[in-house]
Amino acid sequence: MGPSARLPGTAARDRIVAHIDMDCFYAACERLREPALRGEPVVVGMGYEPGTDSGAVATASYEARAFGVESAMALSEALELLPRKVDVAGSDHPVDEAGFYRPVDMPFYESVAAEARTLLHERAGTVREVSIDEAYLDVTDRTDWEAAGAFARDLKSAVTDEVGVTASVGVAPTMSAAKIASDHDKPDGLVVVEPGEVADFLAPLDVEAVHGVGPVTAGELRTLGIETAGDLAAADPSVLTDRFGERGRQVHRFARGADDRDVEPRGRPKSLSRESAFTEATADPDRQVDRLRTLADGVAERAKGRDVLYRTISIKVVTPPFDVSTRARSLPGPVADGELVAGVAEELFAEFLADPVRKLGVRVSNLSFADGEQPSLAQWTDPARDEHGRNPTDDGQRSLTEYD
Ligand code: TTP
Ligand code: MG
Repeated sequence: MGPSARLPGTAARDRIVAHIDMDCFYAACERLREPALRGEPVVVGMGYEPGTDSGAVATASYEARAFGVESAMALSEALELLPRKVDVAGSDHPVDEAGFYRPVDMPFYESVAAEARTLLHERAGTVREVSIDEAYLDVTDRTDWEAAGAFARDLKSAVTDEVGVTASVGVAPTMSAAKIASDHDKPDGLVVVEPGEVADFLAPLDVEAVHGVGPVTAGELRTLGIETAGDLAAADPSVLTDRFGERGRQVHRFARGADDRDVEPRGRPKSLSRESAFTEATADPDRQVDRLRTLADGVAERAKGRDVLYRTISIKVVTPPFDVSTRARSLPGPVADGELVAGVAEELFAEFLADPVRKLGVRVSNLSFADGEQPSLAQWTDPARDEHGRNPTDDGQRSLTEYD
């Protein structure tokens, strides 16, 4: 059905939305500059130093995932599932049961992502970048439903030829269905869900696939006998609103394929953050500080890759059962200094040290961008700040609500 051929009674805004997500992105970038890694199990570690077992898995190639390695896993655990190539040379391990481990290199990944972004903007009028390797495109004015499959195939080839990594693409009349479609046949996937097919496409999927349904909500829905998106679509909306409020109504709509959000371009980020949960709450100060430093390094690297300076550093600490505390400190002027992020994070964490901790997060905010206006000198001589450059009103007791 072409965009002009609208059935009577269907929404006036007949959109064609594409969602694109690169496959095992950091690992794909590593393969780009090291072709010997192609077809091999590759693990990219955040906070990983070659030869050690420190850090956590940022991503793993699909060959490494076959060994059970996955994002956010401790690197030491990944090494148990998939030994390092170099460790097994000359040992009894067959060499094909070992993998390559590489540390995160954000500036390089950002440069690859920037190439991909340029290409996406050439091929779609409206692009909403969601993360380093993921975006929504409104391609309503570039194709129609008959040609949508060919359009998406072409987009994928362009990414492979011009950027050198593979991507999965989903095309659908709504953002939420497009996202689910791009994830449906990963890696190198291409799934088109035409208008009128959305409800049937969603119905057999696990309820957790529905936008807005996280693991906790999914668990509660299952206790109500709602296992699939189809069950959710068929559920009595008043039962859902009684139990989940307005959100119940929303996930019910999403499960039925109703999603009237427009693809809107994103402004600049207000902050950059990373967080990570321990498998079990830990009171071990070494593990806590180690994780905090890994997160701080990750955030600083991300900022460096984006040419961003920051002025506020904050941490988030989740203690059992689910108590969330945040602490922040502002510096006298914008900086890009990973060691400083780690140092400040550690100082802010001192009051929690050796408490049982479930989850940690590090954030930088008050960002300035290299291409934007420079910070004024006044910020350096702000009388509201003491000689250490600390803002007495920002004494670490204030809680930041915009943490995600
Ligand atoms: P994802 O798109 O979630 O993962 P991916 O591209 O590696 O794999 P997939 O084929 O399933 O899309 O995230 C993009 C990048 O973000 C990923 O390559 C590494 C980074 N990342 C982390 O650093 N930590 C994480 O926990 C996750 C999920 C991703
Ligand atoms: Mg991806």
